[in-house]
Amino acid sequence: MPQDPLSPLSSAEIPAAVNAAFVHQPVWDMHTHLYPPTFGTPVTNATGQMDPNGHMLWGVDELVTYHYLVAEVYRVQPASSFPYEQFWQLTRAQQADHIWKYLFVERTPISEACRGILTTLQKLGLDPNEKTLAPYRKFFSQQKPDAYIDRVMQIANVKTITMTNPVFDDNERQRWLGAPDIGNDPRFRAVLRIDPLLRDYPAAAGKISTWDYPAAAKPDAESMRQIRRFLGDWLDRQKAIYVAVSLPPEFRYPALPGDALGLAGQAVLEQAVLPVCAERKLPFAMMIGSRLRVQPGLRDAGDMVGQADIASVVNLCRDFPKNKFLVSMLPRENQHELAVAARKFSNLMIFGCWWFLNNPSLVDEITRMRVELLGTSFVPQHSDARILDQLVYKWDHSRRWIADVFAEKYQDLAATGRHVTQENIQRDARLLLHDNFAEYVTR
Ligand code: HDL
Ligand code: ZN
Repeated sequence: MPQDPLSPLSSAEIPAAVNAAFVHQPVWDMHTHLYPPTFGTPVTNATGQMDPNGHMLWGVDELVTYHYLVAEVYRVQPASSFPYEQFWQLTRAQQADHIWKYLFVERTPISEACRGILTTLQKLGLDPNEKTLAPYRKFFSQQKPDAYIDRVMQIANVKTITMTNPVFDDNERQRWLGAPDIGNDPRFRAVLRIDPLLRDYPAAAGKISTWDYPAAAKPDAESMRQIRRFLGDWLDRQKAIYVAVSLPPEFRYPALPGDALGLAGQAVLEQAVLPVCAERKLPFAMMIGSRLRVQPGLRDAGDMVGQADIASVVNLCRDFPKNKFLVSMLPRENQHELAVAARKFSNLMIFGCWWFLNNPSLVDEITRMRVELLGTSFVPQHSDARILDQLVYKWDHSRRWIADVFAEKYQDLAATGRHVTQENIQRDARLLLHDNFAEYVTR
């Protein structure tokens, strides 16, 4: 490898240079469900401070009972022999033991969600071959949450963790109201998540009306003023960097009666949410295509994917040119059209290989498509982590998959005679894993 970062790399030298650049580039993880210790933790640990309703999830029992694995264990231990409610009545540790037995001992843990846990254990210096969780539990019980966050972020090379902060979740809202500086941990940034406000506006209007923001079920001008005030107060309280919503496959804009938003939800989007985001230069993030609770017995594990509508994204980007949109879509089949839409609108930043797409075969396919259509002007990945330790595997795996695509693309570029240097590659890795998002939320 040439010592001079500005000297041209040979085709054979490119893969190692790309891998080094992507491994060493600190990430701004722009969508997670992670929290700092100020939000409490239900996990037994060396500080002895436990909050059963705490939001900071970490450690092997939380890792193994991540909802992806709950869905997978029910593939091998069907509800007919082990009813869902029986599983949910188990303690977290008992649930984890059940999953470890059936997915990691009696079967080969070869799925991405299973393999991810083994990558995390391995990178924490633990033996991934244990037959029970006891040795792992001992390790995690010796950790102190605050220091452990630093350790995980260092191993995963994550510089900033972006939270998801659902204001209509009573537990979350009360924590913010009870501790104004709860979100001041410099490692974390907040996001105002508002799903009910758009997806079930009449119920949301009833709730915010009890929070001193009187809003009518059929939103009139005064209601819209109150909703804008509600959004502004919470954006200030959280110091949020964007506003987010998850939308079902049926989401359409313009809405039709009976659509996902309905005419009231659409009016709130047009007259409150987007104007507040535009005046504060905050992106509005839409994660589109999740159909909730198709299998209610699985609870968080019971959600599904469904074909969504890109034309609705195009209509919003076109009709609201002063707004910045962040969009991730869940269906594999939507990815090409979404990438083409991003070619048409500079106020559309597409991001991540979300949820059921966060697997090697699909990250490869989607990243390849995006580089070919968008160059380096997109955000290739977010972790969507719910359990802190997942950062270790989600970023280890994603960096490798993304680097493999870019290595091939740089080799194709070099074949034209264009010089490809370490400096080029490091600059691009910085854009893709950090600066594209950082600049989009601040510009
Ligand atoms: O709505 C979302 O933000 C999704 O990411 C859900 O949280 C989903 O359950 C999830 O965890 N996906 O990975
Ligand atoms: Zn998420």
